[in-house]
Amino acid sequence: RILIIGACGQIGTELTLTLRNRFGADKVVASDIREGNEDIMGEGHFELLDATDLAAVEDVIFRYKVDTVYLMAAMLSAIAERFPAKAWHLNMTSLFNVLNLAKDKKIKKVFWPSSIAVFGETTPAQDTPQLTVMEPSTVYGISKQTGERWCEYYHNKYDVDVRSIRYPGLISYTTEPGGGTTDYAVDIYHRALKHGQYRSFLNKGTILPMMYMDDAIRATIGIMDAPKKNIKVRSSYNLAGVSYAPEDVAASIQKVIPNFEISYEPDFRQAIADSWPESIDDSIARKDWGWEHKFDLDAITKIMLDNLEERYK
Ligand code: VAH
Repeated sequence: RILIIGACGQIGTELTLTLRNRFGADKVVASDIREGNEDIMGEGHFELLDATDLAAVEDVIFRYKVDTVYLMAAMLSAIAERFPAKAWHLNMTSLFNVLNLAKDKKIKKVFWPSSIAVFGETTPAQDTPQLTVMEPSTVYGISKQTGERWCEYYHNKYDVDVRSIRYPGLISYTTEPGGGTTDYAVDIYHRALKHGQYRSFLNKGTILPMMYMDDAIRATIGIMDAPKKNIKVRSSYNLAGVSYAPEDVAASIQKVIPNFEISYEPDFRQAIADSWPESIDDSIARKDWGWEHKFDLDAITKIMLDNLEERYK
């Protein structure tokens, strides 16, 4: 069976639903520190699980005969700056728990999400290469960079089959974003429908790499489906979708809601965003396992507004 740890988060929710559809509900076990939405809790296996508790993780793996783990639990960039020690503990202990279970051959395959947050101010900001200077300045980015080093170490030293993707900011309408710096790119659609205006916590001109959730889920399953020999990068693969700034999203929304207005009130998250690249070179992922993105900004805007307008009628 497949176990998703962090199944109620922004990625975990859609990943769980996609995996249940693909393999059948009985083959997928969703788990999280708290219960999820009705989609997650409605059908299939669910376990309350603290990802930092090795014995608890091992017990779920044993009881459900799990051989593949998607470890999606983490504290994201904005919240992690407020609780550094807790973020480090959650992000790293959960990873060691799963890597050690794989090292002990109790599970066969691991997916672990990294992020463009591993890059810092000294990283080339345009078309950031797969291999480049990485001096992250956030707790979250440091934990993701360290996690990548450990994934590569466990693969090289213990032949652990762990695979990883550096996600850009992700946009979806099914779950609230979970305390990240790119959350503005989701909130803006909710506010556009509810209030016809949005006060952005990131400034005009703050270009960031983004991706629609369906692209991210397809990439996640794509890298896990790829033959082991094709996965040549065992730290984490760059992945790119579309890069844009808050004013680009506003312009895209105004094509549908003409009198939508945006204003700018940068907060502490501006410094986090300024330390990240503007665009990512994902040619290695395209070469190694056939990745290509599908959704551009106007397509994302259409999907978001079409699927959210019900909620704000
Ligand atoms: C965050 N959404 O903002 C996450 C992601 C690249 C951004 O890692 O922290």
